[in-house]
Amino acid sequence: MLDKVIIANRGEIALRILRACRELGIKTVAVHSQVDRDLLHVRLADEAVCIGPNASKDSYLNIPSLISAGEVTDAVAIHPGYGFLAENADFAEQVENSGFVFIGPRADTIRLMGDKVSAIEAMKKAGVPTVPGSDGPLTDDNQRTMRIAREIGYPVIIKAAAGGGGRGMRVVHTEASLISSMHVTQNEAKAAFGDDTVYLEKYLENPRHVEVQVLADGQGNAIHLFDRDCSMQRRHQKVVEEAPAPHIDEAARARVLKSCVDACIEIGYRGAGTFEFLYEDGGFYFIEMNTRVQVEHPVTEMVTGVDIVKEQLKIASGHPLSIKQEDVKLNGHAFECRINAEDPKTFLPSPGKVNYFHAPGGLGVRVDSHLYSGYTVPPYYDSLIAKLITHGSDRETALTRMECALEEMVIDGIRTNIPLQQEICRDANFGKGGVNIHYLEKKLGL
Ligand code: MV4
Repeated sequence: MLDKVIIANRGEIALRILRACRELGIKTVAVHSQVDRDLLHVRLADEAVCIGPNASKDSYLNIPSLISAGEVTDAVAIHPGYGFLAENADFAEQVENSGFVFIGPRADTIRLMGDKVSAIEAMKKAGVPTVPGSDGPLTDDNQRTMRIAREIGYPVIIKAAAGGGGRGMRVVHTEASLISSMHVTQNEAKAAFGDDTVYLEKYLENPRHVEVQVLADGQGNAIHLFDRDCSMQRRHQKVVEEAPAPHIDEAARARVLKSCVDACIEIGYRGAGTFEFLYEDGGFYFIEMNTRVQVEHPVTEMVTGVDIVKEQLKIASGHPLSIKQEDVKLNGHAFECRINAEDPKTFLPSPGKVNYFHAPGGLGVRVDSHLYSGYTVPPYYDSLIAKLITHGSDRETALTRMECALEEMVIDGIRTNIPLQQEICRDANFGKGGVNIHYLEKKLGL
């Protein structure tokens, strides 16, 4: 097993990684910005190193600082968590070139998935269902671009190859605006990513966002941990997630799950990963792959009993996967509500001192949070302060538990989106299950 791990992140996920390390007997090094010295995981870690000033670019994104912290503490591996450098192929490469284990896929896999055109190509080749599209980048042959769009049928969507997560895309409804929309997307992509490569897909108008969790050891073994529905989102920020995705065609599900496992083996995937799909009219369409542990991984843990972060650490230690596909059984249903330090109406960040924190509890209730009474939420980072996760033998039980747990939770001193989460949990359509990606924004009147 790895001897000592640098936790290159902050907040709830840093604490989540620390707990997994503890269970496996792995020593921990917390690295933190100046303002973050009082984070819960910093206090709990075996060692702590201040890696720089508060701005992310000076601390959590500062590659030389992180690698130096690894060197001075004799750590053997670096866990990037999510966000920050988690999907930065150059970081993964530098970590490995400096003699540390990067807890994640190989750098070339991260690079392959970072370029959405090469990701789609690799997945299509491996038999994963994709969105009808341009099969590669658009060229400066406008006649060709117009022919492709006409064959696919409008509306289409133009996306930046270097984009993802909702950045750098544009929906096109008619041929008259196709080429100008392509140019605008190219210019935006060039400015944002330094790469103006764009591609085209059929625009699916009312899909759900369903994703598949996988684990692979890079030694020829891979399994899936079923699926999650993350359709309840606002401006590409997920708000509520659940596992498994409700009301999915079982034949389509079985096929897509198998295709993800096959693809992991085909590309030699290592670590935890997520295949993102759009789901519409009973069909799955691959859009992107995430090469990190995700915020919403706990809902999958609750319904499978698999500790995803511990599995990441075991895989990084060189162990072959110990879980067999036939041993992964779905047990009940789970929800996760993301609790953010933000105004529930305006969504503006609401940092500040938490005078009092009370975490809900009881059967089937899990709280992943770094909050404690007296903690000050700094203004410099993401506003996620807690993840409230509930599990039950069926969807209704898990949802009722969520409503009760939200009612019980107390975060005093700052504004949070708990009222919004309560409203979502009481929503009749959410109660039925299977709302699409536009549902929340429409409900909020955006
Ligand atoms: C799409 C789409 C419809 N059709 N692609 C947005 C985030 C990025 N991961 C891909 N996204 C979308 N791609 C096709 N061909 C609609 C979206 C989309 C979306 C997807 C998942 C979750 C939320 C979303 C919100 C708006 C648009």
